[in-house]
Amino acid sequence: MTQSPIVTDAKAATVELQKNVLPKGFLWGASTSSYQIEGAAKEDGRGASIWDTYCRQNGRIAHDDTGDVACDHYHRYAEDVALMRDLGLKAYRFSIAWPRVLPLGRGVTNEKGLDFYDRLIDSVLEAGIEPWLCLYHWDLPQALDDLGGWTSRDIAGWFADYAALISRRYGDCVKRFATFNEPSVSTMFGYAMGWNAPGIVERASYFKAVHHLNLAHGRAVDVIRSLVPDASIGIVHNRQQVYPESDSAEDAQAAALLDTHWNLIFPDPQNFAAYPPLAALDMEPYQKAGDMAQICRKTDWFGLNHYSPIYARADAGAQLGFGWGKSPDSAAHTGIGWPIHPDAFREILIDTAKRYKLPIYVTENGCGDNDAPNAAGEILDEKRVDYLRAYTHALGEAVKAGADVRGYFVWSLLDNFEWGAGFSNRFGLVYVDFKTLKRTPKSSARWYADLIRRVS
Ligand code: IFM
Repeated sequence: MTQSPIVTDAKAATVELQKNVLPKGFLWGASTSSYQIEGAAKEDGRGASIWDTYCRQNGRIAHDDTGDVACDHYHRYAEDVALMRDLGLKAYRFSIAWPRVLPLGRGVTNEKGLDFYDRLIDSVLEAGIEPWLCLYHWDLPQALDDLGGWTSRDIAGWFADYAALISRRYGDCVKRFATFNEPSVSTMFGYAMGWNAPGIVERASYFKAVHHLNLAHGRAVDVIRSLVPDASIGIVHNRQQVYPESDSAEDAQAAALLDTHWNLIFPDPQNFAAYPPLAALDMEPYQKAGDMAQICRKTDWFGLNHYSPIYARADAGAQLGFGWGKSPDSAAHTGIGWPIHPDAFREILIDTAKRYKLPIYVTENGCGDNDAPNAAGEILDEKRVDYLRAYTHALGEAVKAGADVRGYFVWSLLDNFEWGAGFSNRFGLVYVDFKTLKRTPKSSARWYADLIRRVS
Protein backbone atom coordinates (compact mmCIF):
# COMPACT_ATOMS: atom_id res chain seq x y z
CA MET A 1 0.00 0.00 0.00
CA THR A 2 3.05 2.22 -0.17
CA GLN A 3 2.40 5.16 -2.48
CA SER A 4 2.68 8.95 -2.50
CA PRO A 5 0.78 10.71 0.27
CA ILE A 6 -2.67 11.92 -0.63
CA VAL A 7 -3.12 15.66 -0.38
CA THR A 8 -6.03 16.69 1.84
CA ASP A 9 -8.87 18.30 -0.01
CA ALA A 10 -9.68 21.12 2.38
CA LYS A 11 -12.85 21.92 0.45
CA ALA A 12 -14.27 18.52 1.31
CA ALA A 13 -15.03 19.76 4.84
CA THR A 14 -17.72 22.01 3.48
CA VAL A 15 -19.45 19.38 1.36
CA GLU A 16 -22.24 17.43 3.05
CA LEU A 17 -23.08 13.85 2.24
CA GLN A 18 -26.24 13.93 0.14
CA LYS A 19 -29.38 11.84 0.52
CA ASN A 20 -29.72 8.73 -1.66
CA VAL A 21 -25.98 8.22 -2.11
CA LEU A 22 -25.84 5.38 0.42
CA PRO A 23 -27.57 2.01 0.12
CA LYS A 24 -31.01 1.55 1.65
CA GLY A 25 -30.87 0.49 5.29
CA PHE A 26 -27.43 2.04 5.79
CA LEU A 27 -26.61 1.74 9.49
CA TRP A 28 -25.55 4.84 11.38
CA GLY A 29 -24.01 4.05 14.73
CA ALA A 30 -21.45 4.78 17.40
CA SER A 31 -18.88 2.54 19.08
CA THR A 32 -17.46 2.17 22.57
CA SER A 33 -15.45 -0.47 24.44
CA SER A 34 -15.81 -2.01 27.86
CA TYR A 35 -12.60 -0.96 29.61
CA GLN A 36 -12.79 2.54 28.16
CA ILE A 37 -16.24 3.36 29.56
CA GLU A 38 -17.61 0.86 32.07
CA GLY A 39 -15.70 1.53 35.27
CA ALA A 40 -17.00 -0.56 38.20
CA ALA A 41 -13.69 -2.36 37.99
CA LYS A 42 -14.05 -4.11 41.32
CA GLU A 43 -17.79 -4.41 41.50
CA ASP A 44 -20.17 -7.34 41.35
CA GLY A 45 -17.47 -9.95 40.99
CA ARG A 46 -15.57 -8.60 37.99
CA GLY A 47 -12.08 -10.11 37.77
CA ALA A 48 -8.96 -8.10 36.99
CA SER A 49 -7.93 -7.45 33.40
CA ILE A 50 -4.46 -6.82 32.01
CA TRP A 51 -5.39 -3.13 31.77
CA ASP A 52 -6.08 -2.93 35.51
CA THR A 53 -2.56 -4.21 36.04
CA TYR A 54 -0.92 -2.13 33.33
CA CYS A 55 -2.50 1.13 34.53
CA ARG A 56 -0.89 0.59 37.91
CA GLN A 57 2.62 0.33 36.49
CA ASN A 58 4.51 3.55 36.97
CA GLY A 59 4.52 5.97 34.08
CA ARG A 60 2.48 3.82 31.70
CA ILE A 61 -0.60 6.07 31.50
CA ALA A 62 -0.78 9.86 31.32
CA HIS A 63 -1.56 11.36 34.74
CA ASP A 64 -1.71 7.78 36.12
CA ASP A 65 -5.33 7.58 34.95
CA THR A 66 -7.09 4.22 35.15
CA GLY A 67 -10.36 2.72 33.92
CA ASP A 68 -11.52 2.08 37.51
CA VAL A 69 -14.41 4.52 37.10
CA ALA A 70 -14.02 5.76 33.50
CA CYS A 71 -17.50 6.98 32.40
CA ASP A 72 -19.22 4.83 35.02
CA HIS A 73 -21.26 3.38 32.19
CA TYR A 74 -21.84 0.26 34.31
CA HIS A 75 -24.21 2.33 36.46
CA ARG A 76 -25.24 4.97 33.93
CA TYR A 77 -25.90 2.78 30.90
CA ALA A 78 -29.60 3.78 30.81
CA GLU A 79 -28.67 7.45 30.51
CA ASP A 80 -26.17 6.55 27.78
CA VAL A 81 -28.74 4.56 25.84
CA ALA A 82 -31.10 7.55 26.09
CA LEU A 83 -28.34 9.68 24.53
CA MET A 84 -28.03 7.15 21.70
CA ARG A 85 -31.77 7.29 21.14
CA ASP A 86 -31.70 11.09 21.03
CA LEU A 87 -28.94 10.90 18.43
CA GLY A 88 -31.13 8.66 16.30
CA LEU A 89 -28.53 5.88 16.20
CA LYS A 90 -29.56 2.75 14.34
CA ALA A 91 -26.76 0.61 15.80
CA TYR A 92 -24.49 0.55 18.82
CA ARG A 93 -21.20 -1.34 18.96
CA PHE A 94 -19.93 -2.22 22.41
CA SER A 95 -17.63 -4.88 23.81
CA ILE A 96 -18.00 -7.39 26.59
CA ALA A 97 -15.44 -7.28 29.38
CA TRP A 98 -14.27 -10.89 29.41
CA PRO A 99 -13.19 -10.68 33.11
CA ARG A 100 -16.61 -9.32 34.09
CA VAL A 101 -18.36 -12.45 32.89
CA LEU A 102 -15.55 -14.94 33.55
CA PRO A 103 -13.45 -13.45 36.37
CA LEU A 104 -10.63 -15.95 35.84
CA GLY A 105 -11.12 -16.03 32.06
CA ARG A 106 -12.46 -19.59 32.13
CA GLY A 107 -14.41 -21.87 34.40
CA VAL A 108 -16.84 -20.26 36.83
CA THR A 109 -19.08 -17.57 35.34
CA ASN A 110 -20.10 -14.36 37.09
CA GLU A 111 -23.88 -14.11 36.95
CA LYS A 112 -23.95 -10.44 38.01
CA GLY A 113 -21.62 -9.54 35.16
CA LEU A 114 -23.73 -11.46 32.67
CA ASP A 115 -26.84 -9.72 34.03
CA PHE A 116 -25.30 -6.33 33.33
CA TYR A 117 -25.05 -7.10 29.60
CA ASP A 118 -28.62 -8.49 29.65
CA ARG A 119 -29.80 -5.13 30.98
CA LEU A 120 -27.68 -3.18 28.52
CA ILE A 121 -28.77 -5.21 25.49
CA ASP A 122 -32.44 -5.05 26.50
CA SER A 123 -32.33 -1.30 26.87
CA VAL A 124 -30.51 -0.87 23.53
CA LEU A 125 -33.16 -3.00 21.84
CA GLU A 126 -35.99 -1.13 23.58
CA ALA A 127 -34.55 2.10 22.16
CA GLY A 128 -34.90 0.59 18.68
CA ILE A 129 -31.12 0.31 18.26
CA GLU A 130 -29.34 -2.76 16.94
CA PRO A 131 -26.69 -4.11 19.35
CA TRP A 132 -23.32 -5.02 17.81
CA LEU A 133 -21.38 -7.14 20.26
CA CYS A 134 -17.59 -7.33 20.16
CA LEU A 135 -16.03 -10.16 22.14
CA TYR A 136 -12.61 -8.65 22.63
CA HIS A 137 -11.53 -5.04 22.85
CA TRP A 138 -8.21 -5.62 24.62
CA ASP A 139 -9.22 -6.33 28.26
CA LEU A 140 -7.85 -9.84 28.67
CA PRO A 141 -8.47 -11.43 32.07
CA GLN A 142 -5.31 -11.08 34.15
CA ALA A 143 -5.63 -14.71 35.26
CA LEU A 144 -5.17 -15.81 31.64
CA ASP A 145 -2.22 -13.49 31.16
CA ASP A 146 -0.68 -15.17 34.19
CA LEU A 147 -0.84 -18.39 32.16
CA GLY A 148 0.84 -16.79 29.14
CA GLY A 149 -2.12 -14.88 27.70
CA TRP A 150 -1.95 -14.53 23.92
CA THR A 151 1.50 -16.14 23.86
CA SER A 152 -0.06 -19.44 24.97
CA ARG A 153 -1.58 -21.62 22.27
CA ASP A 154 -4.24 -22.71 24.79
CA ILE A 155 -5.87 -19.32 24.47
CA ALA A 156 -7.59 -20.35 21.24
CA GLY A 157 -9.59 -22.85 23.32
CA TRP A 158 -10.21 -20.40 26.20
CA PHE A 159 -11.50 -17.85 23.74
CA ALA A 160 -13.72 -20.39 21.99
CA ASP A 161 -15.28 -21.33 25.34
CA TYR A 162 -15.85 -17.66 26.16
CA ALA A 163 -17.43 -17.16 22.71
CA ALA A 164 -19.74 -20.10 23.43
CA LEU A 165 -20.84 -18.60 26.76
CA ILE A 166 -21.64 -15.27 25.12
CA SER A 167 -23.39 -16.83 22.12
CA ARG A 168 -25.62 -18.98 24.33
CA ARG A 169 -26.44 -16.14 26.66
CA TYR A 170 -27.16 -13.34 24.19
CA GLY A 171 -27.58 -15.04 20.81
CA ASP A 172 -31.38 -14.93 21.04
CA CYS A 173 -31.40 -11.13 20.78
CA VAL A 174 -27.95 -10.16 19.49
CA LYS A 175 -27.26 -11.09 15.87
CA ARG A 176 -24.19 -9.04 15.04
CA PHE A 177 -20.97 -10.39 16.46
CA ALA A 178 -17.39 -9.19 16.05
CA THR A 179 -14.69 -11.52 17.33
CA PHE A 180 -11.95 -8.90 17.86
CA ASN A 181 -11.31 -5.19 17.69
CA GLU A 182 -8.04 -4.11 16.02
CA PRO A 183 -5.97 -7.23 16.66
CA SER A 184 -2.93 -5.61 15.07
CA VAL A 185 -2.94 -2.86 17.72
CA SER A 186 -3.49 -5.17 20.69
CA THR A 187 -0.70 -7.53 19.58
CA MET A 188 1.81 -5.02 18.16
CA PHE A 189 1.47 -2.45 20.95
CA GLY A 190 0.98 -5.08 23.66
CA TYR A 191 3.74 -7.56 22.75
CA ALA A 192 6.29 -5.81 20.51
CA MET A 193 6.22 -2.12 21.51
CA GLY A 194 5.16 -2.25 25.17
CA TRP A 195 2.75 0.66 24.72
CA ASN A 196 -0.38 -1.31 25.62
CA ALA A 197 -1.13 -4.03 28.15
CA PRO A 198 0.52 -6.37 28.93
CA GLY A 199 3.51 -4.18 28.07
CA ILE A 200 5.82 -6.82 26.57
CA VAL A 201 8.60 -5.89 24.14
CA GLU A 202 9.68 -9.14 22.52
CA ARG A 203 9.62 -10.33 18.94
CA ALA A 204 8.81 -13.97 19.65
CA SER A 205 5.96 -13.09 22.03
CA TYR A 206 4.48 -10.86 19.36
CA PHE A 207 4.55 -13.53 16.64
CA LYS A 208 3.03 -16.09 18.98
CA ALA A 209 0.30 -13.65 20.02
CA VAL A 210 -0.53 -12.94 16.38
CA HIS A 211 -0.86 -16.60 15.48
CA HIS A 212 -2.86 -17.56 18.55
CA LEU A 213 -5.23 -14.66 18.09
CA ASN A 214 -5.78 -15.71 14.48
CA LEU A 215 -6.53 -19.25 15.65
CA ALA A 216 -8.90 -17.91 18.32
CA HIS A 217 -10.74 -15.91 15.68
CA GLY A 218 -11.31 -19.00 13.51
CA ARG A 219 -12.45 -21.08 16.49
CA ALA A 220 -14.83 -18.35 17.67
CA VAL A 221 -16.41 -17.94 14.24
CA ASP A 222 -17.18 -21.68 14.23
CA VAL A 223 -18.64 -21.53 17.74
CA ILE A 224 -20.87 -18.51 17.06
CA ARG A 225 -22.09 -20.01 13.75
CA SER A 226 -23.03 -23.28 15.40
CA LEU A 227 -24.82 -21.66 18.36
CA VAL A 228 -26.42 -18.69 16.60
CA PRO A 229 -27.17 -19.90 13.07
CA ASP A 230 -28.64 -16.55 12.01
CA ALA A 231 -25.69 -14.51 13.32
CA SER A 232 -23.90 -12.04 11.10
CA ILE A 233 -20.23 -12.34 12.03
CA GLY A 234 -17.23 -10.16 11.34
CA ILE A 235 -14.00 -8.91 12.81
CA VAL A 236 -12.83 -5.32 13.16
CA HIS A 237 -9.49 -4.39 11.58
CA ASN A 238 -7.76 -1.07 11.50
CA ARG A 239 -6.48 -0.29 8.00
CA GLN A 240 -4.50 2.81 7.22
CA GLN A 241 -2.27 3.67 4.27
CA VAL A 242 1.37 3.40 5.30
CA TYR A 243 3.79 5.93 3.84
CA PRO A 244 7.57 6.11 4.16
CA GLU A 245 8.75 9.19 6.01
CA SER A 246 11.32 9.96 3.27
CA ASP A 247 12.24 8.86 -0.24
CA SER A 248 15.03 6.57 0.99
CA ALA A 249 14.99 2.86 0.11
CA GLU A 250 15.32 2.06 3.82
CA ASP A 251 12.17 4.00 4.72
CA ALA A 252 10.33 2.34 1.83
CA GLN A 253 11.29 -1.07 3.25
CA ALA A 254 10.15 0.05 6.72
CA ALA A 255 6.80 1.14 5.28
CA ALA A 256 6.34 -2.24 3.57
CA LEU A 257 7.02 -3.98 6.89
CA LEU A 258 4.67 -1.75 8.86
CA ASP A 259 1.99 -2.30 6.20
CA THR A 260 2.44 -6.07 6.64
CA HIS A 261 2.07 -5.95 10.40
CA TRP A 262 -0.56 -3.23 10.66
CA ASN A 263 -2.78 -4.04 7.71
CA LEU A 264 -2.25 -7.60 6.52
CA ILE A 265 -1.12 -10.02 9.21
CA PHE A 266 -4.68 -10.67 10.43
CA PRO A 267 -7.08 -10.18 7.52
CA ASP A 268 -4.89 -12.01 4.99
CA PRO A 269 -4.68 -15.39 6.74
CA GLN A 270 -8.32 -15.03 7.84
CA ASN A 271 -9.47 -14.51 4.26
CA PHE A 272 -6.76 -16.06 2.05
CA ALA A 273 -5.26 -18.74 4.32
CA ALA A 274 -1.73 -17.34 4.09
CA TYR A 275 0.45 -14.95 6.03
CA PRO A 276 1.70 -11.98 3.98
CA PRO A 277 5.12 -12.67 2.37
CA LEU A 278 7.11 -10.31 4.64
CA ALA A 279 5.85 -12.13 7.76
CA ALA A 280 5.57 -15.70 6.47
CA LEU A 281 8.98 -16.87 7.65
CA ASP A 282 8.61 -15.37 11.12
CA MET A 283 5.25 -17.07 11.58
CA GLU A 284 6.45 -20.54 10.54
CA PRO A 285 7.76 -21.78 13.93
CA TYR A 286 4.36 -21.26 15.58
CA GLN A 287 2.18 -23.01 13.01
CA LYS A 288 0.97 -26.59 13.17
CA ALA A 289 -0.62 -28.65 10.44
CA GLY A 290 -4.22 -27.60 9.92
CA ASP A 291 -3.84 -24.15 11.51
CA MET A 292 -4.46 -22.21 8.31
CA ALA A 293 -7.60 -24.21 7.60
CA GLN A 294 -8.81 -23.28 11.09
CA ILE A 295 -7.95 -19.60 10.76
CA CYS A 296 -9.44 -19.00 7.33
CA ARG A 297 -13.14 -18.52 7.89
CA LYS A 298 -15.81 -16.93 5.84
CA THR A 299 -17.19 -13.91 7.65
CA ASP A 300 -20.24 -11.88 6.72
CA TRP A 301 -18.65 -8.45 6.82
CA PHE A 302 -15.38 -6.60 7.20
CA GLY A 303 -15.21 -4.11 10.08
CA LEU A 304 -12.95 -1.24 9.09
CA ASN A 305 -11.51 1.23 11.59
CA HIS A 306 -9.80 4.14 9.92
CA TYR A 307 -8.56 7.52 11.15
CA SER A 308 -5.60 8.62 9.01
CA PRO A 309 -2.53 7.38 7.12
CA ILE A 310 0.49 6.37 9.19
CA TYR A 311 4.20 6.85 8.52
CA ALA A 312 7.23 4.59 8.84
CA ARG A 313 10.95 5.13 9.05
CA ALA A 314 13.85 2.70 9.06
CA ASP A 315 14.95 1.54 12.50
CA ALA A 316 17.08 -1.59 12.38
CA GLY A 317 17.08 -1.82 16.18
CA ALA A 318 13.29 -1.95 16.50
CA GLN A 319 11.67 -5.29 17.43
CA LEU A 320 9.84 -5.58 14.12
CA GLY A 321 12.40 -3.79 11.94
CA PHE A 322 10.56 -0.50 11.42
CA GLY A 323 10.19 2.71 13.34
CA TRP A 324 7.30 5.15 13.48
CA GLY A 325 7.64 8.11 11.16
CA LYS A 326 6.27 11.60 11.43
CA SER A 327 3.47 12.89 9.21
CA PRO A 328 4.38 15.90 7.03
CA ASP A 329 3.96 19.23 8.84
CA SER A 330 2.05 20.51 5.80
CA ALA A 331 -0.85 18.11 6.47
CA ALA A 332 -3.88 19.25 8.47
CA HIS A 333 -3.97 17.57 11.89
CA THR A 334 -6.60 16.87 14.54
CA GLY A 335 -6.18 18.40 17.99
CA ILE A 336 -4.24 15.31 19.11
CA GLY A 337 -1.98 15.44 16.06
CA TRP A 338 -3.41 12.82 13.73
CA PRO A 339 -3.36 13.78 10.02
CA ILE A 340 -6.73 14.65 8.48
CA HIS A 341 -7.07 12.89 5.11
CA PRO A 342 -10.64 12.26 3.97
CA ASP A 343 -9.33 11.26 0.53
CA ALA A 344 -7.28 8.52 2.16
CA PHE A 345 -10.49 7.27 3.80
CA ARG A 346 -12.26 7.11 0.43
CA GLU A 347 -9.32 5.23 -1.09
CA ILE A 348 -8.98 2.74 1.77
CA LEU A 349 -12.69 1.90 1.49
CA ILE A 350 -12.32 1.24 -2.22
CA ASP A 351 -9.13 -0.76 -1.68
CA THR A 352 -10.62 -2.83 1.16
CA ALA A 353 -13.72 -3.64 -0.90
CA LYS A 354 -11.58 -4.83 -3.82
CA ARG A 355 -9.13 -6.82 -1.73
CA TYR A 356 -11.47 -8.66 0.64
CA LYS A 357 -14.71 -8.63 -1.36
CA LEU A 358 -16.88 -8.38 1.75
CA PRO A 359 -19.53 -5.84 2.72
CA ILE A 360 -17.80 -3.18 4.79
CA TYR A 361 -18.99 -1.56 7.99
CA VAL A 362 -16.87 1.36 9.14
CA THR A 363 -16.74 0.31 12.77
CA GLU A 364 -14.66 3.30 13.96
CA ASN A 365 -13.85 6.74 12.63
CA GLY A 366 -13.58 9.96 14.56
CA CYS A 367 -11.57 12.91 15.68
CA GLY A 368 -9.52 13.21 18.86
CA ASP A 369 -9.21 16.62 20.47
CA ASN A 370 -8.84 18.30 23.84
CA ASP A 371 -12.37 19.72 24.02
CA ALA A 372 -13.39 21.91 26.92
CA PRO A 373 -16.69 23.61 27.72
CA ASN A 374 -16.98 27.35 27.13
CA ALA A 375 -18.25 29.77 29.79
CA ALA A 376 -21.82 28.80 28.94
CA GLY A 377 -21.00 25.13 29.41
CA GLU A 378 -21.31 24.31 25.70
CA ILE A 379 -18.78 22.21 23.82
CA LEU A 380 -18.49 23.73 20.37
CA ASP A 381 -16.29 21.15 18.67
CA GLU A 382 -16.41 22.59 15.18
CA LYS A 383 -13.16 20.89 14.23
CA ARG A 384 -14.72 17.50 14.88
CA VAL A 385 -17.82 18.51 12.91
CA ASP A 386 -15.58 19.44 9.95
CA TYR A 387 -13.72 16.16 10.26
CA LEU A 388 -16.89 14.07 10.37
CA ARG A 389 -18.47 16.04 7.56
CA ALA A 390 -15.41 15.51 5.34
CA TYR A 391 -15.08 11.81 6.19
CA THR A 392 -18.76 10.97 5.70
CA HIS A 393 -18.65 12.83 2.41
CA ALA A 394 -15.62 10.73 1.42
CA LEU A 395 -17.57 7.62 2.40
CA GLY A 396 -20.30 8.66 -0.03
CA GLU A 397 -17.67 9.08 -2.75
CA ALA A 398 -16.36 5.57 -2.07
CA VAL A 399 -19.87 4.17 -2.39
CA LYS A 400 -20.34 6.03 -5.68
CA ALA A 401 -17.07 4.45 -6.86
CA GLY A 402 -18.52 1.00 -6.16
CA ALA A 403 -17.41 0.13 -2.61
CA ASP A 404 -20.04 -1.94 -0.76
CA VAL A 405 -20.20 0.05 2.48
CA ARG A 406 -23.25 -0.62 4.65
CA GLY A 407 -22.70 1.24 7.88
CA TYR A 408 -20.66 3.82 9.74
CA PHE A 409 -19.98 3.99 13.49
CA VAL A 410 -18.45 7.10 15.00
CA TRP A 411 -15.69 6.59 17.52
CA SER A 412 -16.93 7.37 20.02
CA LEU A 413 -20.26 7.89 21.70
CA LEU A 414 -18.60 9.28 24.83
CA ASP A 415 -15.28 10.80 25.81
CA ASN A 416 -13.54 7.93 27.51
CA PHE A 417 -10.35 6.35 28.81
CA GLU A 418 -8.05 6.69 25.80
CA TRP A 419 -5.52 4.00 26.77
CA GLY A 420 -1.98 5.44 27.29
CA ALA A 421 -3.31 8.99 26.91
CA GLY A 422 -5.70 8.49 29.83
CA PHE A 423 -8.57 10.97 29.85
CA SER A 424 -6.75 13.73 28.02
CA ASN A 425 -7.66 12.75 24.44
CA ARG A 426 -11.36 13.12 23.78
CA PHE A 427 -13.12 11.41 20.87
CA GLY A 428 -16.74 11.61 22.08
CA LEU A 429 -19.82 13.07 20.47
CA VAL A 430 -20.82 13.54 24.09
CA TYR A 431 -18.55 15.35 26.53
CA VAL A 432 -17.93 13.64 29.85
CA ASP A 433 -16.82 15.66 32.84
CA PHE A 434 -14.65 13.06 34.54
CA LYS A 435 -15.05 14.72 37.94
CA THR A 436 -18.84 14.79 38.02
CA LEU A 437 -19.48 12.25 35.22
CA LYS A 438 -22.03 14.64 33.75
CA ARG A 439 -22.69 14.04 30.04
CA THR A 440 -23.13 16.98 27.65
CA PRO A 441 -23.72 16.47 23.93
CA LYS A 442 -21.25 18.48 21.84
CA SER A 443 -21.97 20.34 18.60
CA SER A 444 -20.82 17.20 16.78
CA ALA A 445 -23.61 15.20 18.44
CA ARG A 446 -26.20 17.64 17.09
CA TRP A 447 -24.54 17.60 13.68
CA TYR A 448 -24.48 13.78 13.60
CA ALA A 449 -28.12 13.48 14.69
CA ASP A 450 -29.06 15.90 11.94
CA LEU A 451 -27.04 14.00 9.34
CA ILE A 452 -28.72 10.72 10.31
CA ARG A 453 -32.18 12.30 10.05
CA ARG A 454 -31.34 13.97 6.75
CA VAL A 455 -29.84 11.03 4.85
CA SER A 456 -31.63 7.99 6.33
O1 IFM B 1 -9.84 4.51 21.53
C1 IFM B 1 -9.35 3.76 20.46
C2 IFM B 1 -10.11 2.47 20.33
O2 IFM B 1 -10.09 1.73 21.50
C3 IFM B 1 -9.49 1.63 19.22
N1 IFM B 1 -9.37 2.41 18.00
C4 IFM B 1 -8.79 3.71 18.06
C5 IFM B 1 -9.47 4.53 19.16
C6 IFM B 1 -8.85 5.94 19.23
O3 IFM B 1 -7.50 5.85 19.57
